Amino acid sequence: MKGFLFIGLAVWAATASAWAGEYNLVIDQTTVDITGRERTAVTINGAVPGPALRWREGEEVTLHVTNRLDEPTSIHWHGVIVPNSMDGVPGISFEHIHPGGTFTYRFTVKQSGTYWYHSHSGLQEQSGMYSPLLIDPAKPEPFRYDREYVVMLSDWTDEHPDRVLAKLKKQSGYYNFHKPTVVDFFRDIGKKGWRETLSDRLAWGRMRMDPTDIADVTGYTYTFLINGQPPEANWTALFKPGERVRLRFINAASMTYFDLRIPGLKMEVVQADGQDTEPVAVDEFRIAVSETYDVIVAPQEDRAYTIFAEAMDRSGYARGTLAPRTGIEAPIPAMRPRPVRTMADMGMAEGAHGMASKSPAQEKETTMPEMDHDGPGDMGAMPGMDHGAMNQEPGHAMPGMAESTEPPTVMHGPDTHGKGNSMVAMMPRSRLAEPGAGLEHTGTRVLAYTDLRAREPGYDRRPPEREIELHLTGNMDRYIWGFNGKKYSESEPIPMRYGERLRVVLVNDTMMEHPLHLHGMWMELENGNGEHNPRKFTINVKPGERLSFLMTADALGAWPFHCHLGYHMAAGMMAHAVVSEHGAEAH
Ligand SMILES: [Cu+2]
Repeated sequence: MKGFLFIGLAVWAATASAWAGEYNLVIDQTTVDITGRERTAVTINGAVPGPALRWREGEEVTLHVTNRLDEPTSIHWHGVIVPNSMDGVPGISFEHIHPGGTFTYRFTVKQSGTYWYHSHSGLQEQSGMYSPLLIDPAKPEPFRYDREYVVMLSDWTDEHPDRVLAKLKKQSGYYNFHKPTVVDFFRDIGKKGWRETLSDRLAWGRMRMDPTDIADVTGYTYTFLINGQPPEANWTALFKPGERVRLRFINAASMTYFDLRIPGLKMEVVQADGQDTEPVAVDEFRIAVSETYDVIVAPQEDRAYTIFAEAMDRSGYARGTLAPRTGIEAPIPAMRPRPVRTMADMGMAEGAHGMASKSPAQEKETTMPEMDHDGPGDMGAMPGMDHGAMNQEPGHAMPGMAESTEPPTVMHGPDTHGKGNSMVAMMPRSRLAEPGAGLEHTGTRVLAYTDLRAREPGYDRRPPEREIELHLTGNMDRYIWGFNGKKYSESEPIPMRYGERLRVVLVNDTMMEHPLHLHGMWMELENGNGEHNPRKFTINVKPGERLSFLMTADALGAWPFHCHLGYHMAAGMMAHAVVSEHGAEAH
């Protein structure tokens, strides 16, 4: 009887995978000209980005990837749930693809939506090795559109990524020239007085940061691209007035967050990270590195509209056009002021030093006289930040210390995470309802994470059995990034038991945003929507933020969990979960 049932299932499986596609991908070096100078890119099938793959939910895909480089390579299917050996991470899920070798990936596609694929070896992704990946659903989608386009955003540098990383290691502020100026200093004294201005400057100096540090790598070296085209090339998508146009936004940048708007058009967000969400109409959204958003726009007029993707630090933009015919364009908006880091970004109660309301620094050649940077290097020395004296138990809530948000502000524990970390967020709090730095006062409707509500309830309704807390840490001066003060090479695997339901709490002790990506399993962001919490493959964690996600450890094997900023990952911000039948008992 058992045997009979087994055969029955096997026959059914064979029928279900009637869709079977075979794909050939070749990784090579190709000469490209993006900025007017010839450079060598690492390419998939000879182009940046590589070819868009289009699969069907239920299809068994076979992908032969041939490596024509003289170094190892790999391809990771970003956001796609695959068996562990098909995940494509060297040293974790397989060895790698040898120079001259071919590796064949084969798996059945169990989801639909907008994704992408890229190298997980060295800094190859930064050199151009990324492509869109679209999966058509087995069932009709709950929204309607007349045509669709992929809008893949990225950042290109003519410098070799190894050199960029070397410069960051030597001087983390290398690409960031917006240090507060002497003019700012005296203006602040006029506004706030000597004492407060000096203590602000000293505090920022000790953190090896300044309030205008928004991005590590900027438009000084980057050209921002849409589908591989710089702003002047004006990538254009055609429409007929009255049509509904689906735009599949993918942020394939190495380091750049983009603020996306199409002046004159509302954008209806219908998917985030490939997952159906309750539609929400917005004027703008921020897309973190490696996220995807699908939006529908309905241009009525017979005119061009600019697709404007401003880099979060306002050091440049990517730009394209939606137009009823080729050769026409719409005005390009002026870039807005550069955001300024605030006390909230330091994990402090806002307004403590009045820095939250500081106006953007002006661009001047003159810089602040060097402050004493040789003082105590950790935040323990900051005025008012002696956490030893605050005598707080970890996880102890401090109601009333910040505006009441859900979940409540939780004081940082006594662990300062050692040498690999230069500050802690004393009062990290939920920032899910905030659109993000620089988008607070646009006067328009900007998407926030709390707007994301899954169309279908999650499949696992069990409450978490266990909680894991991870702190995002860094030492900006040494350009080391990690979790709990440890870079990847020093970290222990995170054990999980197969089938276990978990809550993962993330606390960002740094002053940068980090887009955290989990391989192999979904993260259900706890954004207040209960069973309809959205599931994501990348969760952006704001500076000084504490947030959590639920997950089911439903995939055996070792799975990376890392920051998707290329140079943060290279500098150590990576960990890996190991899902086994035994979980933590095995260790
Ligand atoms: Cu990061």
